[in-house]
Amino acid sequence: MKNAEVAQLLYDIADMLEMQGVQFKPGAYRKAARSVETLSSDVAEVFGKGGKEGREKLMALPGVGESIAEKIEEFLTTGKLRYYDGLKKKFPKHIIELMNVPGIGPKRIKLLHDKLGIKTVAQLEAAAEAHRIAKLPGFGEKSEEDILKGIGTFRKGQERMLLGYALPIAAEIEQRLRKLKETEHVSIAGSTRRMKETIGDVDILASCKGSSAAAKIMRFFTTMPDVTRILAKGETKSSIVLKTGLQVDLRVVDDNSFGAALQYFTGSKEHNVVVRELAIKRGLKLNEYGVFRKSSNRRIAGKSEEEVYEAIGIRYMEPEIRENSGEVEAAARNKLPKLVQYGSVKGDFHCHTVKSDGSNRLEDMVTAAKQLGYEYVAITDHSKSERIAHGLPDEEMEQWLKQIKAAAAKEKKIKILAGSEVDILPSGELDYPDDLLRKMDVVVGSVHSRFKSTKEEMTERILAALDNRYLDILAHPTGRMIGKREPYEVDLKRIFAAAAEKKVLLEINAYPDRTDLKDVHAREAKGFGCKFVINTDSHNTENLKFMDLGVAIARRAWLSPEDVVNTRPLKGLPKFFRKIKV
Ligand code: DGT
Ligand code: CA
Ligand code: CA
Ligand code: ZN
Repeated sequence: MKNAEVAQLLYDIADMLEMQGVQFKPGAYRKAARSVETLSSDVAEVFGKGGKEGREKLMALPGVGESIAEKIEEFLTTGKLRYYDGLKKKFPKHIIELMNVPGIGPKRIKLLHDKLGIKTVAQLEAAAEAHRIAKLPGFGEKSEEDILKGIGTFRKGQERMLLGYALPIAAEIEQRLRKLKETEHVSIAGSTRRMKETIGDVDILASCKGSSAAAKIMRFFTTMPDVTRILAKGETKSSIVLKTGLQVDLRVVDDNSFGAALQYFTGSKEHNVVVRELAIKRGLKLNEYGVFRKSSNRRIAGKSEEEVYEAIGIRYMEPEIRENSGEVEAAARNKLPKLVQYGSVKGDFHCHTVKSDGSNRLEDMVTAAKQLGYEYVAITDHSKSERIAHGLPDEEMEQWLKQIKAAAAKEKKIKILAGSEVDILPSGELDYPDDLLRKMDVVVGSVHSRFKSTKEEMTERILAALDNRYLDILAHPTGRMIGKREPYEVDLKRIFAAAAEKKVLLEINAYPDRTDLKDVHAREAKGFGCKFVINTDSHNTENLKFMDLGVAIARRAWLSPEDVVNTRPLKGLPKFFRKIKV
C-alpha cells in the first residue's frame, strides 16, 4: 500500500511551496494528498502497469491533475521524485517535520529558525519550555502555551494511526496470509478488529497445522515487500514495521486453539480480565489455548470464539463492544443490544462538491452514491462565512439549491436532497437567513470558527443554534481533528439534552480524522434520547466509502438501527426532517 507514502510526499511539497510563498499550488497539492491518503484502494494498483493508461487512471483521482499525476508516476516507477528532492535541498533538513505541528505556519517556522536556530520538534519544545519564544516579536506567553499544546497533539497523532488508514493495510496483509496454503484461519485481531478510532499496532492471528507450516508463514510475513524492520521473529510471534511506520504483530497458533487465541488477542485487555474472572467463578480456566475445567484440566472449548463464550455461559459479543463497559454483564443477562449493521446505511446527509471545497461535481457525487446502492443523498456545500472553503453567498446558494432541485427532478434512481452545511456563527445564529434555510431539504449546522471560546460561550452558541427551527443536524459536535486539533470546550450534556428536546439529529462524522461524535459520547447522547445520522462529510466520490467507519463508531456506542436515522428507507425520513417530502 503506497497511499500514505505518496500522500506524505505531496503534503511535504505543499508545505515547502507555501514556505516559498507560492500561491494556489500548495492548496492543489494538499487536495491531491488528501485524495490519495483517503483512497480505499492502493494507489500503486490504480496506476497498474503504468504508461499512458496508468497516468490517465491517476488523473481520474479526485484533485489529481496532469502535473501531479506525472509526479506520482515518477515516484511509483522509480521510487524517487526529483522535484521533491530539489525543493528539499532549499530548506534546512528538519523544517518539514516542524510543519506537522498544528498551529504553527511557515512564516513562524522561518522566524524561529532565523532567530533561535530551531530545526526540530524537540528544539521547539525546549525553547517553549525555557520561555525563549515569548520574547520574540509577534510571540507571547500564550504562543508558547499553544506551541506546547500543538506538540502534544502532534505526538499523540504520531503514536497511533487512524483506523481509516490502518484498516486497508491490515486487510491487505490478512488477504495475503489467507492465500498461503499453510494457513487454516486468518483474522485481524486487537484494536483494529474492535474498530477503535486509532490503533497502536495491528495484530493479526493465523492458525495452521504443524510447526513447519508455522515457520513458512513467519518467513512469508517477515519478507513482505513493505517491511522495513523486523522487530522480532519467532515460531509463534513476529513483529515487523512497515515503511509507513506502522507496526504489525503476527501470532500463529494451532488450529484447535484459533477461537481461544482470537478471543484473547482481540481484547480489550480490560474485557479479557472480566471474562477470565467470570470463568474462574464458574470453575473454569480461560487462556489463549482454550477453556478448561479447573477440576480435571480437561479442555472444553477453543476452536471458535462463539464456542469459547458459550462454554463460559455468556452470549457471543461483537468485537466493537469488548471494552469492559458493561458488555459482559449484559451478555450474562442476555441483554446485549442489537447493533447497527455494516452496509445497512441507505444514504448520506453531508457531502460537498466543487461548488464549495469538494473535488467532484454534483453529477459525480450522485453517481457514486447510486453505486453504493443508496436511496438518498444530500448535497451540502459550505455557507458564506467559510471563505477558505469557498462558501456560497446567499444569492449563489439560492441558485445552487435550484440547480440541485432541477437535477433531483430528473433523477429517478436516487433522491437528491438540496441542503447546505451552514456555519453556526459565534452569536449562535446560522449563516443564512430563515428565508433561505426554508428552501433547503436538509440543514446541517457546524462550528468552524473561534474554537478557543470558553466552555460557556461555546455551549451557549450551540444551544442557540439548536433553537433554530430550521436546523436538522448538528455536524461534528466536538470539532476535533485527531492529530491536528483538540475538541473545543463545550458542555456536551446540555447539548445532548437540548438536541433530544428540539429533535435535532446528532452527526456521527465518519471522516477518519474526525470520528465525531466519538463512541463514548454517542453512547452518552443515546442515554439522553438523542437520534443520530452517520455522515461521511465527503469532499470527493471516494470519501463516500468511509460510511462503515462511522457505522463502527455507532456499534462501539451500542447504537441500534432505530437510533441511526439513515438506516431507514427514504419513506422513513419525513418523521425526522420537517422539509423532506417523499
Ligand atoms: P493498541 O494496539 O494499543 O491499539 O491496542 P490493542 O488492544 O490492539 O492492544 P495490544 O496490541 O497491546 O494487544 C492486543 C491484544 O492482546 C489486546 O487487545 C488483548 C491482548 N493482550 C495483550 N496483552 C495482554 C495482557 O497483558 N493481558 C490480557 N488479558 N490480554 C492482553
Ligand atoms: Ca494492537
Ligand atoms: Ca500488538
Ligand atoms: Zn462538511
